[in-house]
Amino acid sequence: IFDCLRGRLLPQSGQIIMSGVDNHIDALKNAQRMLIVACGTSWHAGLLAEYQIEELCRIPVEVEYASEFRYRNPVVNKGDVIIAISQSGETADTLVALESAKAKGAFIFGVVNVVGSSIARLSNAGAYTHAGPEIGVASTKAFTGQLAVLTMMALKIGYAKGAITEARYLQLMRELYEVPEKVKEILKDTSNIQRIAAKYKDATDFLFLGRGYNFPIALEGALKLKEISYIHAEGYPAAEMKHGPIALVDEKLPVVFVATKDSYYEKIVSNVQEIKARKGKVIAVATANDEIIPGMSNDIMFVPDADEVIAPLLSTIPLQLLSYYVGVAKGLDVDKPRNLAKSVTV
Ligand code: F1P
Repeated sequence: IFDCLRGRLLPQSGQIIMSGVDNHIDALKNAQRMLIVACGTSWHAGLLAEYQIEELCRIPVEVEYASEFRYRNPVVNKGDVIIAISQSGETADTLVALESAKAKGAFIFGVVNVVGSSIARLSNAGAYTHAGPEIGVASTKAFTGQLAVLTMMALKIGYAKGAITEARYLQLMRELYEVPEKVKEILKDTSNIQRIAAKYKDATDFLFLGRGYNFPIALEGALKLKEISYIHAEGYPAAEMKHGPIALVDEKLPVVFVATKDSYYEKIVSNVQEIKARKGKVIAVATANDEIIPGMSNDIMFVPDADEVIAPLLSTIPLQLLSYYVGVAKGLDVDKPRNLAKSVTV
């Protein structure tokens, strides 16, 4: 397993981290449905997991904000698998939501950073990310650690269920293990991202757009910018733009596209055209060998080529760095953003 932001392998092997999955593989692969419950950044990791699990395991998944789930009267059936995602393992909304679901007979699987935390203890089984607690308040390495664990889970469950072939399973696992090296590539030179941050640091609004696996990454990019640089940002599925947000686009609006080469590529190219036609400033995260998106963008951040299931682990890194450099350029304390608590326990 690895700490993407630092591009290094952590000592724990994937095998140890996945022992919770291996030991409960029958409960997981036979689930009639899965509910993913989380808050904030962890919720975005859950949204990506929904896309991956439905694609690779063919199990229906719903993703819920714990802060809503705990107060409404959701249908929870005995045998439902609830995947609880939390960096701190202490978030009150998530904890309370899980307590009531567990009382209704759900099987709770925790994906948690902090060992021995309340959510880890409440879970029937789980997988620690082993990325350790965040040093700052905003979740960064916790997010990439969660994505790594959830991707591995989806692969293991899908393979055990026979929903993916052995060849596809091995290909994606191999790509997952190549991520640290690819992150190192991104980190070799961050001066370009720093330059882009300096150029747009005084913008009052940002729009982040992505499709498919990159949609949750767009949401997370927007949240990170809000959290650590206090710039209003919205994340949207690029295909939803025409249903409203397009009204916001003018020559002052930076629009960040998460536009790596995947099965949505041609569609996202036309979304970029729509923004350009309205004079929006296009900043794109694109695949290193892309020859179309760079020519259409005002500014570009490259990531190495990867399968679309794995690519989000890479495309999130430039966005985390962009928020970081905008925050630093504005003279803000990026480790302790105003009004935010490391774990929200009330
Ligand atoms: C959830 C969360 C974080 C966010 C902030 C407040 O925490 O929303 O994603 O960065 O720290 O809490 P957790 O349940 O993942 O610990």
